[in-house]
Amino acid sequence: MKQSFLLMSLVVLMLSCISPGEKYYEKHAVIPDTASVDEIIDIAARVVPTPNQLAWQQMELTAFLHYGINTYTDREWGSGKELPEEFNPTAFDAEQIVSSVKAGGFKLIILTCKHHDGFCLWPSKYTEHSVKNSPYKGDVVKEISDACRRHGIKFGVYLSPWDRNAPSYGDSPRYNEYFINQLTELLTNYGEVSEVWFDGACGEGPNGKVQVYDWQAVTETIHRLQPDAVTAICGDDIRWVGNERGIGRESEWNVTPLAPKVYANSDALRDELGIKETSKDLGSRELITKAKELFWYASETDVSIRPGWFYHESQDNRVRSLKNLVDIYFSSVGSNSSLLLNVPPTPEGKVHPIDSMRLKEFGDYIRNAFAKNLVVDSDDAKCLASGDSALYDIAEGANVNCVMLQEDISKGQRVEKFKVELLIAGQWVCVGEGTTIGYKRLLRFPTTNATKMRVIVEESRLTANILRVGLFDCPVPGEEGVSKVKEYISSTTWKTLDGDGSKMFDNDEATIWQSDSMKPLIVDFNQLLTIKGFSYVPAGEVGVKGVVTKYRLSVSKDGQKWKRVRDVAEFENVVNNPVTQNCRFDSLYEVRYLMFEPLETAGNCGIYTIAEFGAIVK
Ligand code: FUL
Repeated sequence: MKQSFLLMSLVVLMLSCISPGEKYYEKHAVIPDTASVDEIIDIAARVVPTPNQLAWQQMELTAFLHYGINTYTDREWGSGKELPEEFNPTAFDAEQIVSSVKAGGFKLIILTCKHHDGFCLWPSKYTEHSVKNSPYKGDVVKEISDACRRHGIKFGVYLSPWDRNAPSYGDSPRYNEYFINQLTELLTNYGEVSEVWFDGACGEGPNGKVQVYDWQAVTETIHRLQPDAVTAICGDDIRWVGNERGIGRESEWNVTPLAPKVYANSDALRDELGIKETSKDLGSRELITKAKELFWYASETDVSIRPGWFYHESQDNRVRSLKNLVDIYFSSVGSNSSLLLNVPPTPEGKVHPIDSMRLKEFGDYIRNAFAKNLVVDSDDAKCLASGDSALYDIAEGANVNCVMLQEDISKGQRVEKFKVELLIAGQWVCVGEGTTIGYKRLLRFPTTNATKMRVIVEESRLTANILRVGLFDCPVPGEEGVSKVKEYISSTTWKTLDGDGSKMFDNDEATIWQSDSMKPLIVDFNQLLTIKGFSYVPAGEVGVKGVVTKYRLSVSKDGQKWKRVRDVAEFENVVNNPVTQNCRFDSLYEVRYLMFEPLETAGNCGIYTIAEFGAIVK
């Protein structure tokens, strides 16, 4: 008996590639000053997730519900001056919302309980700016969390730290108390909360209010009230992937020297390495060998099913296509990240039928595409050192076009370079290669018929633990459903009064015009145009300089007499989500000239950029 137990323990140890007493660092490791490069790599390979972080990453699919005052005012960032009466769902239906999301295969739903405008979707004791003073007297947080539980979906809360309504915002101790009181309500009255999402956005600008948060107290509150919850973004379990377009990195490391913002020494650690959430490299050998501390800090890819985070009727024809959603799945879940897909409820209080249909298509696609793993013994775990390979049989006669690789991340993330080959008509052919694997890596290739698969770990930090592999025959999803029609027009006959503006009127959003100062831009339409509004298309990449965040706009018939139609107006959330900004006026204007005055840009860099400038005429 004793002997067979010993034998079994030995087999388990051999299978899991660890020897007794193997050292691991849960969530965090400090690198000793004296550590050699090899020692640092050794430590990095042994940083592992907490059980909460691991369970979160295994869920893969999370949905966001952006719902609030903005749903009723057609905005992305409310000012905080809205009236609670404006929140007026006519047929709020938590059951419909949650079941639509569930059909998409999502395991957790995060609700924007309070967005930047400060309006609370629950009747908070601490403010009058909430549902309790709206025509809808109910409690949206309760309705959604109850529906989640009925459907076996986990529930998470988004509570915006930046608050444009709370009078105490900027008076740090007072606001911290308010913030923790609200957090306590959310974590006490709505059952289990699995993820707490603290948005890092703040549009206060250089002269705005400055709030110093008490993150330590916030973290303690979460650990005390919801010990199984993970905290995201301004939290220390999950980091922002760095864009709002659904794109993960080619090399996505869970182990990174990027210190969570909530740690007191975070800025010092980040500045020393010159890294932030948007940096391309957050985990290479080169980077980590300069690090003093390492964190298990996996990424989450947040993206909306529509251009905006909140519902706008004008975007009903811009819902992402199935093909686009599937591409996003591959570049998030398939790139060692987790997908957080936003589905914004309508003013009625439901998921729009188009979004709901797309969610169902997406859920069906993923369920069907990955239903049949064509690798024989795909769950046989393997231990592969650098240069080792593993051989697998493929089900006879199978067509394949997608490979899946998974590391056992409970023992760290280790693979740095890999290759996958298939035996096709007696020849080994490489069908995919890459750097990181992590929790999951998916690669697509043209459909083929093969008999064997070889996975080669070319470089690894210590021995890699390959947990599972797969080959699938994924259908090619149709492009249907998304409109490419632009809301604005632009014309190469338009001019700027100063210099060459052709790049902003060439109908090509890839070409970018750049000013040399903050001087206003005067556009000459060369004829009288009746306009309803204008469009500003920012350079599409996060991080391109000169994105305009605040502006003033005037129009004129003759270039002499100007009428101001927008003053100190804001492009809401344009830095993180640089999609086309369509600004509609309250009335029509017949004009020849338009003056666009940039008042503030991201990073205040003294210049501004425009990918495309258009007029809305219908
Ligand atoms: C951003 C916010 O400013 C957006 O409004 C949205 O909530 C998105 C998920 O995060 O930073």
